[in-house]
Amino acid sequence: MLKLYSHELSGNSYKVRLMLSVLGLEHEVIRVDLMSGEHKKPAFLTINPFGQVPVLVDGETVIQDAQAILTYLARRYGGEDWFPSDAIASSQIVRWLSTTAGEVRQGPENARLYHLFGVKSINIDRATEKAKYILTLLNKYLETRSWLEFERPTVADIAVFPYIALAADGKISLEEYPHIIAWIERVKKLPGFVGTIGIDAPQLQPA
Ligand SMILES: N[C@@H](CCC(=O)N[C@@H](CS)C(=O)NCC(=O)O)C(=O)O
Repeated sequence: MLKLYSHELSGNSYKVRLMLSVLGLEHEVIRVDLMSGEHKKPAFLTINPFGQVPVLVDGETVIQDAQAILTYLARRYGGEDWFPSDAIASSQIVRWLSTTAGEVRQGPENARLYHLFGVKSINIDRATEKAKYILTLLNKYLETRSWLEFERPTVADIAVFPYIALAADGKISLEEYPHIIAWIERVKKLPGFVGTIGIDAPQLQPA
């Protein structure tokens, strides 16, 4: 069975849980205690020398980094729809994977680290400014689109979603970004969607 090393407050771990769940892939979650520093101890460093979650283990294969794991799962288990192999189409998706590791991390993810986890080495003014920049851009982009690429859900949406939807943890309101709010609601309606601490799954209406 697939094994996911993760922590319940880690947005990068949540990205992978969400992907596993929408693909309907059974998996075992192994909790890594980030608060006690388990991720920097030798046992975990043999699995990921970077000392970070998430890590996916699939048989003999060990994959570190949320974006790398998403592309692996999509290609291995999800098929062309989630991560197309065509040269142009895959570059369009990778552009969003870079955006999530770049602008989204520098903005809403860092603001969340500052406010929720007390990482005071982060420059919160800069993180807030970066968050507003990417949120404004994304809101405008989504004005004419339902999904980030190809008018269907792909790994791009799964990768970008968590830290945007968790923006409130970094004291960043999404009120001014109605197209982002609509996209978040669309992602939440994906079959197999799972929430996390700070992101509720929609309540199922009784039949
Ligand atoms: N590039 C990695 C970053 C992963 C990451 O930042 N993980 C955080 C939790 S969300 C972590 O393990 N932080 C502990 C540390 O960096 O010491 C990815 O996208 O998976």
